[in-house]
Amino acid sequence: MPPTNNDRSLVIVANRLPVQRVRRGTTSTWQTSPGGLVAALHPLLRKHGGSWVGWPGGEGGSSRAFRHDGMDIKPVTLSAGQIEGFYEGFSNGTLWPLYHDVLRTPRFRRSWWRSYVEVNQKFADAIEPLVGPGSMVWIHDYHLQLVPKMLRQRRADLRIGFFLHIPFPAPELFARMPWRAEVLEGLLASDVIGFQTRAVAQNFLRASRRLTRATGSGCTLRLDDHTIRVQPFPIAIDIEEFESLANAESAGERTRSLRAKFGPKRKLVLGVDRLDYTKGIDVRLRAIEEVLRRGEFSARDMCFVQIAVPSRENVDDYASLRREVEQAVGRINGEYAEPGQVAVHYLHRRLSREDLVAYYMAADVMMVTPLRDGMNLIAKEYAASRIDGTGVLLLSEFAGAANELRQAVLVNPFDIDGMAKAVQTALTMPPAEQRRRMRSLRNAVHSYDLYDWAARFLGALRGDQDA
Ligand code: ADQ
Repeated sequence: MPPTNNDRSLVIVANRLPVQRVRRGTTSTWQTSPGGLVAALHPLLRKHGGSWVGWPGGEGGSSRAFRHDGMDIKPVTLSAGQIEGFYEGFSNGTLWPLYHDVLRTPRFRRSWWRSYVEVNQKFADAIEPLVGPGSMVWIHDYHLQLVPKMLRQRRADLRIGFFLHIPFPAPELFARMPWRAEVLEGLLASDVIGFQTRAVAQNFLRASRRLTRATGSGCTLRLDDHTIRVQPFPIAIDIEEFESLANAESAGERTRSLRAKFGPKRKLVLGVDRLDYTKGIDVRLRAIEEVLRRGEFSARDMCFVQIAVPSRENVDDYASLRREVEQAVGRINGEYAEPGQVAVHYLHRRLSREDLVAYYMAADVMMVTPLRDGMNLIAKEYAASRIDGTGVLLLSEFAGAANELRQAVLVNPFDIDGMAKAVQTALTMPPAEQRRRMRSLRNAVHSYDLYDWAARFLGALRGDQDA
């Protein structure tokens, strides 16, 4: 049956597929990937019957569609040259630093751009045969900004939505990009474009009016005969998942065991991030070093634990960040560790969800101090896991989450003295104030969850005015 207006079929498009290959001996099987986005969209695909289009990771492989766990999966495979040009190059060497306020110098290489156009076309070609008349296509993130236009040129009937998970820079920075008009026009073929915050949506509206023929005021743009709704849709977490992990009996045991290992009388300060230069791990370490240098707290009183997931290790800026972080950890411990009491613990690995929640529950202070971040889910996950109502969140003003989590201790991550002072404030914060602030943080994360977020975006894409 052709889909009706209220029951349009749905295609999700993201750089990565929601499944990964797991090898066991000589055979391999697909497994649904852990992670928020997949968890939120999977039930929708199961309910509406739809597909997910994405790269399975690695080089080559089969692009034959298959069914897994109630979803139709369509792999878009990449050659070694495309991984280098499209993924490591244009996506992570050009767009990522440009969109994060030029924290590293973006490289504008023409060969990377050509590869980006080629792979976006490959995605559009893969999507088209999957979509029925009037279907909804929801495209995610900065890797695929040209896909809306490529699809629209062939299929005027589709409802196309795009959500950007990362920031969009001020037009003055975005204007540096040689292919700025192509990228904006690629996006402007969508019906709905969603951003993490109002400020970032404003950047996009200003850039579009300045650098393309688009006109309009408020959150509606017009380009030729097409109307585009541009709006903030701040992403949320699966609150129930975190609360039930935190309430599990085993979580209490894991937390007690962590506290015992790190020293039950010491204050535990925690950082959890992908090892990415936008997350400010190096600056955070310098702030901890400054706290120890001031002498009010020593390694006998506190320890800092940094958990960092390996990330994009083939991109130069990431390899050098890893070296910098490892050197800083060594330097601080060399200077400030006490016999049997390390000042900084550094774990370069991914944790299970259960262990992650146990760390959140064990941490007296959580440092979420990115130099720039679209949202930052760790901040919300920490608040969700603090079922005892205590704990202090130190949060960067430059994370999207700072718009919602106003009762965190807000810090400027470029100000090392200011951050050191904030750590000291957090370490000595009276329990009554901790509880007052944490209550407000927990109310904020309870106000809507990841499923509400997806429903709101899809409501807007369907054309509901109040979404
Ligand atoms: P990221 O920058 O990858 O994504 P972030 O918001 O920091 O995302 O979330 C990372 C996720 O990875 C969290 O759910 C966290 O639990 C998990 N994680 C991190 N370290 C981990 C570890 N060591 N072990 C296990 N799990 C770990 C982009 C944007 C963000 C935006 C998200 C969602 O850059 O700004 O919030 O998308 O839109």
